[in-house]
Amino acid sequence: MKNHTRLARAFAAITLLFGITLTSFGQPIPGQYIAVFKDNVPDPNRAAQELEAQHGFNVSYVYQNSIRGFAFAGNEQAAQALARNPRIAYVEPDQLAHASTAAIPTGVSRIGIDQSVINDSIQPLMTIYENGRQGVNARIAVIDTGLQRDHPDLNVDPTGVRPYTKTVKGKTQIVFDNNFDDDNGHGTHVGGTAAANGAIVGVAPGALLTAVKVLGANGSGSYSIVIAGVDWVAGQPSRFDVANMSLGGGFSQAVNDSVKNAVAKGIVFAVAAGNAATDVSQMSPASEPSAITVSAMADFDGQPGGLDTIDTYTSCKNSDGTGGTIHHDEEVPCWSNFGAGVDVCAPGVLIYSTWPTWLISSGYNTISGTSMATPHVTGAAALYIARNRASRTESAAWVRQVTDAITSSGWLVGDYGYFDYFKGDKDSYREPLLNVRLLLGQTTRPNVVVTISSPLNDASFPSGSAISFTGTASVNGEDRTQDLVWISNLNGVLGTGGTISATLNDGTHTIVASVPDSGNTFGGCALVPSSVTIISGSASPAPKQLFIAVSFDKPSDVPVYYDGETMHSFFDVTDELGAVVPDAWVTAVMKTPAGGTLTASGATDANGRFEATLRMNGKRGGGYGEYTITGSATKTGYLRSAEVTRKFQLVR
Ligand SMILES: [Ca+2]
Ligand SMILES: [Ca+2]
Ligand SMILES: [Ca+2]
Repeated sequence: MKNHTRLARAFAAITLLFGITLTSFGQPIPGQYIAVFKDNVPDPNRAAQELEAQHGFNVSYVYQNSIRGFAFAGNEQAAQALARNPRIAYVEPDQLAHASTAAIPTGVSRIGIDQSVINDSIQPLMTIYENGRQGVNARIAVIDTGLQRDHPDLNVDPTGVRPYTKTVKGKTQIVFDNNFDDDNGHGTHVGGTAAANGAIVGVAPGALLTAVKVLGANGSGSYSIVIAGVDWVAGQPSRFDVANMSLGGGFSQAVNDSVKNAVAKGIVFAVAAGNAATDVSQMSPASEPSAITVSAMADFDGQPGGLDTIDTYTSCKNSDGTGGTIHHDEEVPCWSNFGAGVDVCAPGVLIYSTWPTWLISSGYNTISGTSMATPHVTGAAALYIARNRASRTESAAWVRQVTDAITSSGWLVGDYGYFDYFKGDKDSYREPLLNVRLLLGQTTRPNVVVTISSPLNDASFPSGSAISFTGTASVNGEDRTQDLVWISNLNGVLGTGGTISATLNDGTHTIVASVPDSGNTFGGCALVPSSVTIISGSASPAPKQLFIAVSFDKPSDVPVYYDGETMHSFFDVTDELGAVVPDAWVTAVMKTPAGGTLTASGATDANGRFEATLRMNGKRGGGYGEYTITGSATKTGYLRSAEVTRKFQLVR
């Protein structure tokens, strides 16, 4: 019975290894396997050695305590043969392991990363580094205050550097050493947002971080040192994919040029816009066009959509600690720099990330700044590069490609637009909001069509009247009319559905109809809206619009008349609701083939129609060929109609 059970287990194991694809649940590492001995095998070490010689694979580790077996590298045939060996209970493929309990900080979540994005889009970008750590296959230079090299969440390259000034024989020189430990915390925080892979996950979990420590314990340094750090990175374009510069100061051509030249070698530079509430054109490296310049927004819940009830963050206080600005979810903070030089926005308020354990024993801290927004973009660039590494070239064109991918996949402008945009932009340049979910192709922009058929734009209604709203909606071709949400900027939500009725406060309302992304398929926000402006309570009604159409007593597009016939032309005038407009004044102008002009004018009748006739005679009149007839209409209290032109022919 016991033997029978073992045998069954062995068959089950073989099925698991060779019969079932594991890709939907885990990721096998090709050529790596784990073998477990049967209970009756006495010495795992010796047995592993014997099997290694027998089957021709490489035993990499023998397990003796938790399980009794070994890990080995070999081909599938060897693994299959081993699975049939009587001493072996089962063999299974080695797999990529990841911490499924890792917390996703709000900023990482707000840019579209959830566990499914990690599993489906980010895990496949991972590699095993030489130090045994698993992480996204991209290399990031963190030009900052250094990194904690042994922070449990960070994959830190031990060969990072610190450029610093030193006096040698009376001469001050910039030299480099390996003492890049972070005695401030800023750099370790930045590194965690870009690439933590432990108790928390960054945007590109486990990507290799290299410290370029150019700022001291107080978070300050000199541009000469900063440029030395950029110079060191620029000299290794095959080593670094992305550089993060969450630092800056006043404008410096040398700083900008150093970044520009590093970019020209194919290294993406994500740089902070700065926290001076000013235009980035005053700042370096934020003003360098070839860098990706990052502004900040506040997100407190990791979700799109403004939750106005969350207002826990006050900044821009007076020097005595009083006053300040309370920031709501989804708002641009008072301190973020802005301007045409900003490429993309990312969460930068109350960001939770790694911190040197010798400064805070937990190893984590929550801080704010465009410095915290920037590494979200750095991580996004790392993901894009890991995914598209085959097309990487050491050129500015490659950096442009990465930059374009990041900006073109961002959440778009418009408070009610695609994917709710952030609020409170300080300028008219509406930079996109980083969206890694779309960048990685985990979702696509939905094709959303919303139409409002009534009321028409600029319609006005008597005070207190019930107004009917009708529209349609589709998302990727699927009818979603019943999900339409109608919102007035003055009255709030009016109702849901294809047709609703509501009574509005007096005033000029902007009515928006949109489809909620209730399944969170596209990011959780209202999808492409349509809007109209209407007036309730006609204290000063907006002028209505006249429309005019021309027709003839003959039906064809360009009717043909003969000498002696009477041409009848009809001018029909309507308003924007399609109702006929009597007593509108119509002016009709006819141009003849001979170059003459004939004019007729008059008021529309009770049916909104004005008729102009002409007895045709080509010899005595305007000649033979093409006549054009143009009409327009006016009426007091209405906007003049557009001119409309039709043609007819006169033949002998
Ligand atoms: Ca730029
Ligand atoms: Ca939010
Ligand atoms: Ca802006």
